Amino acid sequence: MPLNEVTITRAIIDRFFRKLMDHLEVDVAVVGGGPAGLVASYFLAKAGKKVAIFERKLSIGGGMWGGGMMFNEIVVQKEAKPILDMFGIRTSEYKKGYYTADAIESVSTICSQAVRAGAVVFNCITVEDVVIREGRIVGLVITWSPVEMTGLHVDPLSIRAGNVIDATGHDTEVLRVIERKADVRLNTETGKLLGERSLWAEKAEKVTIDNTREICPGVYVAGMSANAAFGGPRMGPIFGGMLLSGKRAAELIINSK
Ligand code: 48F
Repeated sequence: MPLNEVTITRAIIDRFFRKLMDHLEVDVAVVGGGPAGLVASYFLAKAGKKVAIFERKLSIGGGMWGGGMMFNEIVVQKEAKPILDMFGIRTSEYKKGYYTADAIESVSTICSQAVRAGAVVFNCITVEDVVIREGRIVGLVITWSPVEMTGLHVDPLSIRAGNVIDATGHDTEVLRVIERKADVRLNTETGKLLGERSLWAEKAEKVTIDNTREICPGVYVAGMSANAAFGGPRMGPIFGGMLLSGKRAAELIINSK
């Protein structure tokens, strides 16, 4: 039978829109498909939550593909090795307590397992705003990234979510929009975003887990976004904290009700 181009087109449109329609109301909307967002999504989906990941870029993985300075190896400390083991990602001990893994194997494996667990990735979609009711964030405002990039004057669409995870990394984009537009106090010392501090791997990796919290009603922070929110330092190309933070965010949400 000859291939029909219109059938190919129909298949894509039909399947994609079904997927999108099915995720207009989710238990958890994860903003950012970097390591923290992907790990959180995996554990949430495994626990039976309906999870959508919105990722601005065409590719998921955030800052993990490039290891450190585009040298595509990542380092994790011993506390995080069990997560890589659980995903079946191969590691090798570099020095006592330091393990390395191939960055490409790490991202692709975690993403594959998050998707197979049931999380759905919507790539090329940027979260530009939130929906708030009675002081609680109950949804997200989304647009195609090319619309944002080209500055086209096109209104966005919105989705509803029981909880949102800001896993947008250094830029804490969800929190920034909340701070700018909403009368919602953040769960920080000042009620405002405290901002990221300069690099200190040891301290940063420790505080990342503590900083992984509900930061305002309906919104959790994970990964680098958690440190940036609470005034913690950056950690550089050690990824254990990102993985453990994603897991912690998922556990907090799973145990929240
Ligand atoms: O930056 P990113 O990898 O965040 P992470 O999971 O991990 C941080 C590490 O990569 C590294 C580090 C520690 O080792 O310091 O930087 O905390 O991934 C964040 C993802 O969020 C996407 C962005 O494209 C990236 O892939 N993102 C950011 N803002 C938005 C967004 C937005 N408004 N809408 C959708 N996606």
